[in-house]
Amino acid sequence: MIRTEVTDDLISIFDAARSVAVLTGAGVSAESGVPTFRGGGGTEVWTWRGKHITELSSAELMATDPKLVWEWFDYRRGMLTTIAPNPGHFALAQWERRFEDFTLITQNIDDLHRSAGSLNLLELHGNIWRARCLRCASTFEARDTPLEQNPPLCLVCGGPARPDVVLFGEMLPEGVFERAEEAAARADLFFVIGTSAVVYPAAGLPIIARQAGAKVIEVNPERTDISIYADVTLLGRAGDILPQFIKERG
Ligand code: BJW
Repeated sequence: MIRTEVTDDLISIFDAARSVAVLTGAGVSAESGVPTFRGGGGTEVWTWRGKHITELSSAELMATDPKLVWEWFDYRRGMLTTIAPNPGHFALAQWERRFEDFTLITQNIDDLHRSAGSLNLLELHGNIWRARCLRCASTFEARDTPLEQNPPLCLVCGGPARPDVVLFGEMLPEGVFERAEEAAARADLFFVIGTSAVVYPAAGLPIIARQAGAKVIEVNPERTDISIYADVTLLGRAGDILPQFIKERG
C-alpha cells in the first residue's frame, strides 16, 4: 500500500505498538546535507577523486592502499564537522522515549543519530569517528580532522589503525547483527527508513521482522527493493514524515 502522509490508521498502529525496531540508511541524513551512496529522492551521491563508493569503501582497497582509504574518510569527516541532525533524526530520538522496547538499527556511520539523542542504537557498519588498531584490535575515538598522521596510531600499542567501519566484503562487528536480528524478530512494528535496501545483511532485517509477524512501514521518497515486503510505503522525506507520528493530536 502506498501513502504520501501519515493517516489516522497508521497513527493508531504506532500508538498501539509495544516493541518497535527501526532500520535507517543514508536517506535519513540526506536532509542534513550528507550525500547518499546510490542516489534516490533527488539526493547528491558521494564521489571523490572520480571514484565510486564500491571502490573506495572496499576491503580490497584497505588491503592495498590504507592511506588512500584514510584520505577518503578524512574528506568525509571534514564535511561532517559542518553538519547537524535534521528533524528526522530528532523525531527518532523522541520515538525512543515512547516505547518500552525500542531499537534503532542504523547502517549510517555518521553519528548523527547519537548527536540527536538516540540511545539504544546499533551501528551495523561502524562509526566514522572511531579507529581500530590493525595490530591489537583495540578501538578508540579518533576525532581529529584533518588527520594529524596517516594512519593514526593506536592509543594502546602504537600500531597502525584503520577506520572502525565495515567495508564491502568485510564481516559486520561481532554480536551487533545478532542483536539487530533479535530486535527485528521481537518487534510488532518495524520501520525501514531512507535505505535502498540493497546491501546485505542489513536489507534482510525487514524480511525477518515481517516473517515474525511485525507490521512493516517503509519511509522513502521512492519505492525500493524492500517495498514488496512492506505493509505500507510512505512516499516522502524522513524529515517531513517521521515527526507526523508524534505531532500534537487534537
Ligand atoms: C531518502 C531521503 C529522505 C533519499 N528521506 N529517504 C547477499 C546477496 C548479495 C551480496 C551479498 C549478500 N550478502 C553479502 C553480500 C555482499 C555485500 C552486499 O550486500 N553487496 C550488495 C551491494 C550486492 N555485503 C557485504 O559485503 C557486507 N558484508 C558481509 O556480508 O560480510 C559477509 C561476507 C563477507 C565476504 C563475502 C561475502 C559475505 C558488508 C556491507 C558493508 C557496507 N558498507 C557500506 C560502506 C560503509 C562505510 C562507508 O560509509 O564508506 O555501507 S556500503 C554503503 O551502502 C554504506 C551504507 O550503509 C550501505 C547501504 O546504503 P543505504 O544506506 O541504503 O544508502 P543508499 O544510498 O543506497 O540509499 C539511500 C536511500 O535513501 C534511497 O533509497 C533514497 O531514495 C532514500 N532517500 N532522500 C528518506 N530525505
